[in-house]
Amino acid sequence: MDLPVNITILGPGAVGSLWACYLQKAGHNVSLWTRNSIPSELPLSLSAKENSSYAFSCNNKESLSQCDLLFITVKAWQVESALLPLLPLLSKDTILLFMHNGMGAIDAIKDQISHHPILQATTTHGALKESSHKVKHTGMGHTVIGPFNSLGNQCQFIQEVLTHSLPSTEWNPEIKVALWKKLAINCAINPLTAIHRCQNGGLSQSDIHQDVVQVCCEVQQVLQQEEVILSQSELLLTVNQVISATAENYSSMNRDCFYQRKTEIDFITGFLLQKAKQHGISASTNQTLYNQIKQLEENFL
Ligand code: KPL
Repeated sequence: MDLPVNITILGPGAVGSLWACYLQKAGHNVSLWTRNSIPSELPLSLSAKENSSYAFSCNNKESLSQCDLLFITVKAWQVESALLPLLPLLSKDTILLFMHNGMGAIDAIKDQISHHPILQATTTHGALKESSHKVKHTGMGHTVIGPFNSLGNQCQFIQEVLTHSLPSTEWNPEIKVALWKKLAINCAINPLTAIHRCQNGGLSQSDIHQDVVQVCCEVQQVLQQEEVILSQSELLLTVNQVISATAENYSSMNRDCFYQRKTEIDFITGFLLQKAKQHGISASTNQTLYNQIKQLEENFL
């Protein structure tokens, strides 16, 4: 086995807990950091093919200061408030790995973290937190990881750490392209499933699907300006494939609205709208969906 890596997972929600279990199972030293910052021990059980249990130390400052990798799995809108208070406790060599839906969260804090190697990743593994101590691996997926800065470029070995723990993971030096493609899918699926209160499969109904097509058309124009090569028909095909492969699932934004939690809209459709504006592209369907989600949030936040 490769040398064990000291890893702290910041934000052990569904995805963070899933990685925590698989990384520890692979022999790495994994600890967790949670919102309340109170030192504790946290058992997590992983239901996949077999049930297995893992114990983690939680909010341990010594583990944090010694971690080689800080794996940040909080939602995009929590990145700044969760990470900035921890920076004084980290070694300058600690690698920061971000994995969340949406884009733009790192840009907002990049000057404060630019001395660290920074990596970004996106995954299609399915995870469900069944209770505070139980995570279910609901679907095998694929992970793409790549550098955000030049220091991150020297950390390709993290791809091996991830792929040996939870296959498969690929290193992509053009990680922005992978993130844009994931953002395009999220723009098409997440707001509409939240507004129509439906599972992902509900978007194939013809009246709603018209909006999916319109969103993809606007997103593709932005992608083109961002030099992401993906035709309109390829984008629509990919979105339709995700809709049918996850037909029974509720999107994360649907769940956030259902449970009356803040959504990731600012980092998904909001990010797209910012870029559309910069490029002088009209994105009225995305704007309408953005406004509708903001309105929903206003009613419960
Ligand atoms: O990433 C997702 C999400 O729900 O946030 C999709 C791909 C839409 C799957 O539900």
